Amino acid sequence: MKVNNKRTLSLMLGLVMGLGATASAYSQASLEDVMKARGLTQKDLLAAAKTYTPTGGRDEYLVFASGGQSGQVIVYGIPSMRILKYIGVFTPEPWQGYGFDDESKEVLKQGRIQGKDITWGDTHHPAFSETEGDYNGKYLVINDKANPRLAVIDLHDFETKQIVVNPFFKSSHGGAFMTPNSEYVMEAAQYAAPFSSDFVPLSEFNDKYRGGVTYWKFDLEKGRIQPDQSFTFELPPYSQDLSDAGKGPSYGWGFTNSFCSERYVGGIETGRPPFEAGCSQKDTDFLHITNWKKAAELVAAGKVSKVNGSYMIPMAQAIKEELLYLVPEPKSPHGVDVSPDGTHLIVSGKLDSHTWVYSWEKIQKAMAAKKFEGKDPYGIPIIALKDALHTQVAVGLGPLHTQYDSKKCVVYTSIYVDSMVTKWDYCEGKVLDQLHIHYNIGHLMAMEGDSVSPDGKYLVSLNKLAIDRFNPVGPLHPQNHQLIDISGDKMQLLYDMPLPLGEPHYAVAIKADKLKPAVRYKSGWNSRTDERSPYRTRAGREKTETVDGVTHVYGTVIRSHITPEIIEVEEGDTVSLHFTNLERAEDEVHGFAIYGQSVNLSIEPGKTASYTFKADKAGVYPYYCTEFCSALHLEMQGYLLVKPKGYVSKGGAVEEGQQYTKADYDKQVKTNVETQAVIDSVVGFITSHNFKDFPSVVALVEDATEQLGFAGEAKKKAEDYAAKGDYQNATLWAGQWWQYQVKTADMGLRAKTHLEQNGAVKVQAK
Ligand code: K7E
Ligand code: CUA
Repeated sequence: MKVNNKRTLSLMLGLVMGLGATASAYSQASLEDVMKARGLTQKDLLAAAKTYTPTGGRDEYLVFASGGQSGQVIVYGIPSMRILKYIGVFTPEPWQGYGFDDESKEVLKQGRIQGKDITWGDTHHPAFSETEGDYNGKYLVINDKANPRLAVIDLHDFETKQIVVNPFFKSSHGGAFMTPNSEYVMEAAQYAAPFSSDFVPLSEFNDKYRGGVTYWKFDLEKGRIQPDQSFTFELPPYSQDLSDAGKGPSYGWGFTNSFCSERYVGGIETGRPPFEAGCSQKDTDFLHITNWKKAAELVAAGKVSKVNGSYMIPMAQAIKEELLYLVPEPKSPHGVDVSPDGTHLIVSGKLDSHTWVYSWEKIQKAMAAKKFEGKDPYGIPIIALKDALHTQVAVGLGPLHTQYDSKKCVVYTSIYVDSMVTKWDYCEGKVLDQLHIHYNIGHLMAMEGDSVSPDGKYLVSLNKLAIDRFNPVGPLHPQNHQLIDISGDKMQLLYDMPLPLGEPHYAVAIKADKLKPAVRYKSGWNSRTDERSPYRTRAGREKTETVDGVTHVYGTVIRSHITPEIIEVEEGDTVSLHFTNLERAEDEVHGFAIYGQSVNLSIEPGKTASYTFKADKAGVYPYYCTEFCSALHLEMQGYLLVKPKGYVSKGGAVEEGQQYTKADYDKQVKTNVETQAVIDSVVGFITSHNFKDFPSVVALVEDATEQLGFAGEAKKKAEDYAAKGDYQNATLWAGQWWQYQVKTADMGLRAKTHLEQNGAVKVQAK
């Protein structure tokens, strides 16, 4: 330990004297040499220059991508394509403690299906909360296709706060899509099924199986879905697919695709033709148009009944109230995308090489004139194609999804079969450019592309296959997100990003400066409910208390100790540990893990996290902090002692490993005095510069000052013991005093380096 002390100190002195700031040894090779050696072209270099982000640089946009089968959300930057975070949503994620601490277990519990824990999700479509059709940077909602659920992520801390389960569906794909003021989140069913959880034979498919679209009420103030104010349209058992909410002139309406409007049920094992054959017979499927605004008024007026405890609008009522219409759409469609101005809709059929552009004005006229070509088997009026269509454009084989550019009339459509992106003009109905991608693009995504004011600039192609794009890593390949520059007339492919997590379905990108994430929580915060935790513990108030047979440990964590360090319980006790992180410093997270328990807590500054378990076996259980939080991180440890029932202590204090003398004490004090000189010199440097112009330095200085305060407290204890001649405790407290000094110096040096590297200037000493 003493050796360690010296080394750390000399390192610090070195830094203070500028020895650590060695000149970077740049490679002498010229750009041409590197290009030649790596076989790079001018075009490659241009692409690199457009994406390369030097150390410390930030991205212009942040992408929130579906993590597919991982049940998570992936956050990365554009143009750098650097991954910043995986957010645990439907799946436990230990780094974030998600699904391991009591607080987040409560969130996952909300997602139980018929009482069963579901510990994964098939995330497809993320959507930002909106204000007047623009992303407001507050919340993100994403669906789970496998189990019809939606999750709400708060962008203040990038944590999942809520999961809701659809009361009717057995799968859901057409979500999440936000209405322009976040009034509702659309979630459409996918595979038709009975609305009840009962068994219903397939012979009753047409009568008892149903599709639907749920409008989940969203409270933008609270950032939570309100199930009791949400409602669902009962729809025919066509496989509803993607949705989009109207805006501008189409505000108040929602649009939902469907495939397999043949209502075909397979049965390949009994010799029946498979689903794929029966579901692709007709030349057209149906676009469903629903009026959520009027429906919400009916709900408010008490005219909608509840089924399964939730508002449900039966088809007959929707038809009677003129809330529901159908329009033919191209065979086996996938995406439906409303134009930013809300005047047009673009639908692509996977089995048609055209995209179909619909005019909302025409559709509205047909509705007003009650001009229909007929009704479907459920009595829903069908608007004739010719009364809705603006134009059809041949864009390539297997068109799927469309994104809108910032330039008027310009759109990009993903072409699955031909593996390309087609840029085209939907006003004029002509193709402008095509770009091959690798391989089999699904969705594509432009910057703020779902808003009323798309930014254009970049497009990401979310590909279904990677095949040969990366070094082989076994039969399961990474996914491929390809970045495309769309700022010019010609699209330019810039970057391939492998993502080893799950199928990329959809993603949304927001201007990074719209996000204002927190650095720390308010002290003692339950981050999942966003309320002060009842287990909040302040420094010096740590305690153990048994309530209703549960032993509650109110603990704290701060560099570099866990309080308490010894926890004693009896075999069979239920133990509930609560730790509050007392840090205020940015990025000073502590973890908590314990032998023989499946737990890792992530306790960010200010957070209170809990872990409740049964200590069912007597024994010794070491615990420790799982984040390398400081030089003394390894010492951030403790013991849970589970005593056998009826255990009687034989007495005796904790054994001392090492005995200390006055000489040891004096030596430690000498070290501390030297360290204080280092601190003083750093403080002198900082205060003689304009450090107040650097917010991150101000935060570091605050943290350093706090640590120095703790050092003062420890110093006092050491001196008191020394005065009494107790050199054992005096030396140990002097060591603790030094630990706080080291943390102070660590912060101070970081601040000094930042000032040096960012052009701080000397100011006149006051
Ligand atoms: Cu993969 Cu929108 Cu679910 Cu299309 S979805 S490709
Ligand atoms: Cu806290 Cu390591």
